[in-house]
Amino acid sequence: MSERSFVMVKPDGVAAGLTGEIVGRIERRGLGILALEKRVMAREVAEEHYGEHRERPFFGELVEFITSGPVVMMAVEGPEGTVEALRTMMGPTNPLDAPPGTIRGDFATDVGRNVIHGSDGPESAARELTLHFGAELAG
Ligand code: D4T
Repeated sequence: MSERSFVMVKPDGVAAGLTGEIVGRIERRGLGILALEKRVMAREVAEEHYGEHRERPFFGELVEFITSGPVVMMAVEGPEGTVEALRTMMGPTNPLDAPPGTIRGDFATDVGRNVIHGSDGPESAARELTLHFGAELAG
């Protein structure tokens, strides 16, 4: 059984020159990168991506931030459990809680500028892969 996730280097990570580091960690872990694209996310796509946060006070800022510059989006594939393994590699949402060795623990301090996104489960992975890459890549 294989599993796919949607992973994205956020605008702060791209601006800080962390794309290679993050792609390298994913590759060295032995996961497959099925697709990779750098682009600025359209506002409507960002609002859809973060739809579950629409009512939260930080929604406006979140959409502003994620559309503020190019992101690097990836479709990542590996064995069953890959979605969760990528979340573990990223560390908790608040980088101050993230242990050293995780991407956020090594490269971030601010919850609103936390360098990377990864789907939080196989269902959101399918939704996000479809939204950003099309249904073929959702697996
Ligand atoms: P993403 O979706 O960006 O990978 O983050 P997480 O899956 O780790 O966390 P999330 O969905 O709870 O939050 C989405 C996004 O909102 C930002 N955020 C979050 C924020 O700016 N302020 C906050 O208080 C929270 C909770 C960070 C990630």
